[in-house]
Amino acid sequence: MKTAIKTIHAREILDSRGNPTVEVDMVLEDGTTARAAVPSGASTGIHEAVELRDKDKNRFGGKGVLCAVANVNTIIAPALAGKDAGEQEAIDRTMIKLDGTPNKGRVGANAILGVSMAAARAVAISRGIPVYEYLKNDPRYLLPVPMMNVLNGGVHAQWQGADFQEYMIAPFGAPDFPTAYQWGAETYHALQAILKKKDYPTAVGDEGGFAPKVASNEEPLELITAAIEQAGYRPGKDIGISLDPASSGFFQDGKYELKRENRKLTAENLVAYFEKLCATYPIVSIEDGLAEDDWTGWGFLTSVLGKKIELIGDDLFVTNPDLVKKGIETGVANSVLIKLNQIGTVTETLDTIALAKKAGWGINVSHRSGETVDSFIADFTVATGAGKLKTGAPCRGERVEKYNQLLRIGEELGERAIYAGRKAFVR
Ligand code: 2PG
Ligand code: MG
Repeated sequence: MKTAIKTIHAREILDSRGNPTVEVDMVLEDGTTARAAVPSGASTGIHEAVELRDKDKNRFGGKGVLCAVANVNTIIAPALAGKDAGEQEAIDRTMIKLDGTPNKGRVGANAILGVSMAAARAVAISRGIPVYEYLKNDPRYLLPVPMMNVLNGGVHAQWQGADFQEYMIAPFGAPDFPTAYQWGAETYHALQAILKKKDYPTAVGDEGGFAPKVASNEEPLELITAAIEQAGYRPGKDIGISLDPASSGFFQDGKYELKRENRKLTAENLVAYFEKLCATYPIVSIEDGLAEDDWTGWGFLTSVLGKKIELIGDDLFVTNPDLVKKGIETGVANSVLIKLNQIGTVTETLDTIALAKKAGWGINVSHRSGETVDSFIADFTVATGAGKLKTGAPCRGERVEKYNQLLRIGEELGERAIYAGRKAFVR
């Protein structure tokens, strides 16, 4: 069998923040070699699958991943040797079984995901087709709206900037992906010029967006709207704005603590704040508006804004089909963020997407704040017809690599490529 697994070898590499992560090489019987690297979050949801780290304070402050690497090389590799990499589901289910815990806490989601992605890529290479073609489970070739995070705050800025973690621009009004990417980059540079004029530093945060010490969490919205106009586009028509406050990060003792504004809000107060922002700025989606376990607050948020904009659950759902099911059944949120490493296998990620699609929910594939140059998620987004990909600013190699891969995919598809545009948003 050409696509039988011959060898699997993992190693420890560094991610974009200088922290260790797992990289996996897979060799098939026919000589095909494929490589995959695993990303890593900073504002990690507490219900995510376990990212195994060594906790050996003598190496990388405890962040080494030699244990996960060893688990690939000594537990997963022997178990999968000779198995058909083309049986993605069987490969993934075998690893889930090998781990045996509900949250991949023994073998590690970082170990398992590296192998899962390497298997998909290896088979695509062996068959001489692109990864988006091999994993394709949507009738269209949909190129996503690039959700570009142009202003970073929260834990992605290493100093106290905005409390809200991400301010994204969504150039959904463009006729095609390359034009959307261009509009996004032009707006990014217009924002840089505006910040410079205001004497704000233009150093960037973890995801390539600027990270100034703004006066309030509202100010970035003003600056970004001005940048869209300065770049020559119409806010809300050509380019919308998307927020990821990542509210779990500032939720303490039942209150949402906005340090930048020196105030503590209840869920109701925060929802009222969002309502006001949505009435003033062209906001099309809010991700993690409330904290991961604040289901009551989330219910309220959905009742107030759920008909107007996309409400995306990230920490709330952690790409977990059971949690997404709970959201659908209880009418909480209307959209899901998709991160492969939150759940740990390609198969389970596809399951979560299928569930959300069936409910008519929005789908948003996402990078992590700690990334590598692996652009698997670009292909994955096209394969699943997700319609939106957030992978940072048009800045920093590990971010632009994903968007650049979409340019290559678009070129390859030619006339067959459809730009997802405004329709990618379910509200
Ligand atoms: C998020 C992500 C990615 P992190 O909160 O959506 O932007 O951040 O990878 O740090 O969890
Ligand atoms: Mg998020």
